[in-house]
Amino acid sequence: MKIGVVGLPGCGKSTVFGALTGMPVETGYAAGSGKANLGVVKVPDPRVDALARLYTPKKTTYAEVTFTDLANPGGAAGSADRGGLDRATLNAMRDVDALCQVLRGFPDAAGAAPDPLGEMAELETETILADLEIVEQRVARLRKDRSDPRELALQERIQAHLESEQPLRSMTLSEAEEKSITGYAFLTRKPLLLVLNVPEEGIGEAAPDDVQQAADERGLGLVVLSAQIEMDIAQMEAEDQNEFLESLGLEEPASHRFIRAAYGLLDLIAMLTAGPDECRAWAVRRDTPAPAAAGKIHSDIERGFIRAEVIRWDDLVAEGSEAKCRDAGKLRVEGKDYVVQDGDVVHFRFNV
Ligand SMILES: Nc1nc2c(ncn2[C@@H]2O[C@H](COP(=O)(O)OP(=O)(O)O)[C@@H](O)[C@H]2O)c(=O)[nH]1
Ligand SMILES: [Mg+2]
Repeated sequence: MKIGVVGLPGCGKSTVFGALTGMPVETGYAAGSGKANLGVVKVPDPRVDALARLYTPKKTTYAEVTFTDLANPGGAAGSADRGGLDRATLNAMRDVDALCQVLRGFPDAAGAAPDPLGEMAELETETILADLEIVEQRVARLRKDRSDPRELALQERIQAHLESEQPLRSMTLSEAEEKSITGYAFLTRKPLLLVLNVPEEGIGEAAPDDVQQAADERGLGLVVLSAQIEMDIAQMEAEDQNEFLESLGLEEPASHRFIRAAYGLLDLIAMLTAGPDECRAWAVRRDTPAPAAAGKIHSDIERGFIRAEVIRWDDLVAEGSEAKCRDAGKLRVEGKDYVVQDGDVVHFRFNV
């Protein structure tokens, strides 16, 4: 899964990126202009840990999330020169599975008060305009060559929706329509997670009502964190980390909360595989049938799918082995219509 971190210059994108990845980053308005940071985070999963204790496998592999800290648009943008998504940033945004907009919740270096709702509206407008540009070109082309009246009707509906200043997230599309537009990678159709970046004093507090309400109305996820301090924590040794979190009254680093929110937003669940070679978590969309889930591992397994042998992870840990689960009736044999559930340990049988 790839998540692009976006937002106005100075809102704290690079700092949030540092907090999520634990990687050292340059912060400040001018820092990293024109260059994006890329980082990979392992998704913490106690179920994988429990399976690894059982099998002591050669390899333990967690699901991964890739973060891109999308550079501020060209040049050294200062607070007087806000906004304006350039081409490169727009293209990078099209390339991710989900967007995370950072909203500045602290007074900036010049003392300007935070305006999270304004920032939210600004990015919304800019991404609506970017999508509109694409759909206008497509509509013009479809009108000219008259090749596909159904596609034209759909694109015109999309255009009307955007012209009414609504992101495409709020548009109802059939499964077939949804599929037919994936190639356009519309920015306002991508899942969006908001991060309100608050000052240290606001740590552990809920979001202000107006911000929470704006997120709820749009059906967006919202995570409140204090990026500066979370970045410092993320770069500490594990031991110091826990002590420091405790002293702040926090149960876990912000990256864990963020990843859970992102999983929820993208409707992802963990499918597990376990054995002496490897214990591993795979991120799959909820409601994925067994063969498609098998395809995450290898396309050959999807193609030659025969059946899935499924054990709940906690049954496997409690019984201690696959054989014991079989004897205890805790191993189920499932066919191609089975929908993989969060926490299923799956063993696929397939033809080669
Ligand atoms: N007080 C405070 N300052 C922050 C916080 N997060 C970022 N900053 C500062 O705000 C400035 C811009 O942050 P940066 O991450 O570079 O923003 P970007 O332009 O969106 O990448 C830097 O000087 C940061 O140190 C925060 O949580 N609290
Ligand atoms: Mg930056």
